[in-house]
Amino acid sequence: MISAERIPNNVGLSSNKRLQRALEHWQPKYIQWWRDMGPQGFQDYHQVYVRTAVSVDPAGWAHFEYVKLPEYRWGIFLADPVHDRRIGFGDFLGQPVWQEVPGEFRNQLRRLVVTQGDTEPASVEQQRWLGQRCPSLYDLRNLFQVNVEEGRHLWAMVYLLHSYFGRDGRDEAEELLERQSGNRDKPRILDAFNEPIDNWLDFFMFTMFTDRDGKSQLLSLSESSLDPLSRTTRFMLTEEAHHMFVGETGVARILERACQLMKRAGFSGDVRKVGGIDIPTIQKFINLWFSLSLDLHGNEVSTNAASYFANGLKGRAFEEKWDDHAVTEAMYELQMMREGRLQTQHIPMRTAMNEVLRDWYVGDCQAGVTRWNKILERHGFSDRLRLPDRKFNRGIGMFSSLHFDPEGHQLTDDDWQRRKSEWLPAPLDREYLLSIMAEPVYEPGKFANYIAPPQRGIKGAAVNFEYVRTEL
Ligand code: BYC
Repeated sequence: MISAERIPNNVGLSSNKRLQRALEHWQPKYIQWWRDMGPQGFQDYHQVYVRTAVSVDPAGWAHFEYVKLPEYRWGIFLADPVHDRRIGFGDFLGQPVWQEVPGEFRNQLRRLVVTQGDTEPASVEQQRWLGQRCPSLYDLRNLFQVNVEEGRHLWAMVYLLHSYFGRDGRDEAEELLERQSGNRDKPRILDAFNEPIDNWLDFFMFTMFTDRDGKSQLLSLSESSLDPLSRTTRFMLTEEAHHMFVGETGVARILERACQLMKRAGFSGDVRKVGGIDIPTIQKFINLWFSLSLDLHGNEVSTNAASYFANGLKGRAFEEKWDDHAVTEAMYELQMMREGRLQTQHIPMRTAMNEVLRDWYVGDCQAGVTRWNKILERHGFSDRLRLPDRKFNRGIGMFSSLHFDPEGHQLTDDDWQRRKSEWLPAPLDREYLLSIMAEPVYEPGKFANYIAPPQRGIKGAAVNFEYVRTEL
């Protein structure tokens, strides 16, 4: 019998027999998946100082304690309802939001929930070996915090599938545990979630750039007319902020350390010789994860996106900041390839909604890169990190069949093949990173040579706190 105490929630689980029965069936499969595909080597003998969502009260929504990972209390939370909430965009603008799924939008909504849900376990799978190469206990704890919360986000989507999509929803919930990141026969739905993450630079870039796509998409889903979807995703955003913090500060600490080592090695010294991660390598990983995450916003011109907007299923980030919420007449200026040349075209904004969200995303990423550059500036270095052009290394959308350099200049196939390892991680770069990460650092307060300690610990605890402890 599933116990509601083991599943913190504000969805009335103890009085909802139907949901309880559905979860009773699903939960053991989830736990088995977590053991098989979650953090490898950290299931039974380690206790991790993690936060657990226990309510949606902004003043105290989380509880911090040592937990064995498979015993984490994955909960189900909806942000508080907004009184008399109305549909904020599209063809049904101004009507009351929906508490149930309208039949005509069932397939589209299910597809959105499944796509969102699929990314969550995928990221845990991608990151499952990183604990064995961690730079410190502080970072190990952050990795596991991100992992358990992605697990909770899967629960959030499974709650919606079980509660609002009947039998199909139950089947989809099972399949979310059956697809696997990188599996040739049953891959995860979106491409970036099939990429391996085998070193900590990948992990920090992923949490900086790919989790930020999570923010983009959750912001747009939190505008949804389906109120339970809106409320679920609104609360997920609370946890997402820490994931991006982990990514941004992780890269910042690697940069800080690179600057310290560069000074020690002599200004122009090769920082790899003293065990650091050099700026050109950091730039290559920015190029990779930014371009993969741009792809996650879909095609520039999309009838799916237009129809999600028209039907009120998926809005824009911060929809209230826009003046026009119907968007029936507005046009969007898009750079398109026409007869081999880039040309500006005006297309109906509804069909450009993926691009509109991508604009928001690029701005948010740029702010992070600007903060990283302040570190280089503070240390007196003239190098700067930058986001590559949007056309660079795209796998989805109208630029995916062409090649561009990071400045956006078009390249021939041959030039691209010849030069891509200047801009994207090459096998030798990965080999180098694995070589400096081969030995995990499990001693409290100690940090691997390539990364600076954080400025402060977690939730007021010291930097040298034992964030992960072994149970004998
Ligand atoms: N990879 O009309 P289009 C997160 C497909 S991350 C593979 O542009 P649409 C997290 C597309 O499915 C956020 N296929 O598509 C982060 C379609 O297929 P069909 C996750 C792709 O629907 C870190 C076709 O191309 N949430 O939370 O407008 C850790 C036509 O494309 C891709 C969501 O994604 C791709 N990248 O846009 C943990 C929100 N892109 O119809 C978690 C829900 C497109 O030809 N999803 N295709 O079979 C969506 O809103 C939309 O599905 C997308 C795609 C924005 C992703």
